[in-house]
Amino acid sequence: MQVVYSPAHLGHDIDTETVMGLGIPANEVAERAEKIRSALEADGGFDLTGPTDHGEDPITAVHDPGLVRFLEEAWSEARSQGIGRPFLAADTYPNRAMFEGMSPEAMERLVREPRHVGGRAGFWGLDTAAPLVAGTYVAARAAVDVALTTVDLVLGGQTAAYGLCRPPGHHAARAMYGGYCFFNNAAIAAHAITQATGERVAILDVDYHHGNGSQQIFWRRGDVRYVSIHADPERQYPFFLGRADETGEGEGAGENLNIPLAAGATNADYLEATDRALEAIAAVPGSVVVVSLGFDTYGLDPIGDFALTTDVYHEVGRRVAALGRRLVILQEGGYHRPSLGENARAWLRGAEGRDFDPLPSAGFSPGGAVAG
Ligand code: SP5
Ligand code: ZN
Repeated sequence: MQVVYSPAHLGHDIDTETVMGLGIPANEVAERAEKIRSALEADGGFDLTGPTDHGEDPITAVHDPGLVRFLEEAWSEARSQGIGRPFLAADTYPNRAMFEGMSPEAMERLVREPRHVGGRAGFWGLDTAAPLVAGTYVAARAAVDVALTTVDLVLGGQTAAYGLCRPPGHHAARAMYGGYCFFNNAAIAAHAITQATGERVAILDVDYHHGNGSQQIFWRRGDVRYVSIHADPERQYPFFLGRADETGEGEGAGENLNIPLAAGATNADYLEATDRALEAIAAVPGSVVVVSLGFDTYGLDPIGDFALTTDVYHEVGRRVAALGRRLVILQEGGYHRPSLGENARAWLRGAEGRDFDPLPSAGFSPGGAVAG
């Protein structure tokens, strides 16, 4: 399988994130993508290639140009405004209750981007856990190019291709970044596929978290079906979206399927949810599926609470490929660094119909038998 990778992600060099007001060692670090890259290289069955520049148009086809400008300027603005922090996070968010009772006209006038970069970060951001540094914008642009180059490979005739996107994307909405995500790589890819093919596209999101950004972007669209298996937002980020009763509106009514799972979800639970998700995708026409692939569903993930083992990734990859559709597979989350490479190898080999044996050189033995 062809793998698209760019070293530009290394510039998004994060060591701290803020969680509930406290600085903690960052989860979404450069080592993640390097672990996956080196495992796929060691496998020998994957061809790595660099992305090509696709410009800004495919991004603004999905995102607010104001978000693009903010992300481009944020770091230099932080510096020129005398903010000497190692990373930028918001000072204040425009909580909806701040404007309670105001008319839509008053809102239109008053709720706007301020000049201070801590306010700008609050205007465009969802949470404090997506630190922005000097190389973030270039890395986020490269991750989009990785996704779009993966699309090119698949539309060019490959049955499946994998984009090693970093930073990830599925929490980024049309006019919002957050959750370690800046541009929504999968949404940009899905939209580009609809434009290039005129077909309907499905997004299968198997990251542990609900992809609130992807859901928001396609909420009213009938041409992109979003199907996600994730931790119930009752107990997990992004908390305010991801429930089963969110099904889309307008042209998009019935095109959004959320499958929230309880803590401790097992391989068997997960495979059952996978079959439900795949049924919803098989029910609509289209020849391409975009997969938002996360490994934070793994049993040892530091921010997840599912109990999956490496074997189930091989089986999920196999079942997704059995849809018989072409696959644009894009990396989202997954934070247990020792297992990331093996989990990615297992999933992608499953998707290619190849068997999976742990690599002794991986220095990590996942173990565990597949259930269900
Ligand atoms: C792409 C992706 O997977 N984004 C996830 C964003 C999650 N942000 C919230 C992180 C909360 C971490 N909580 C740490 C608890 C440790 N026990
Ligand atoms: Zn996640």
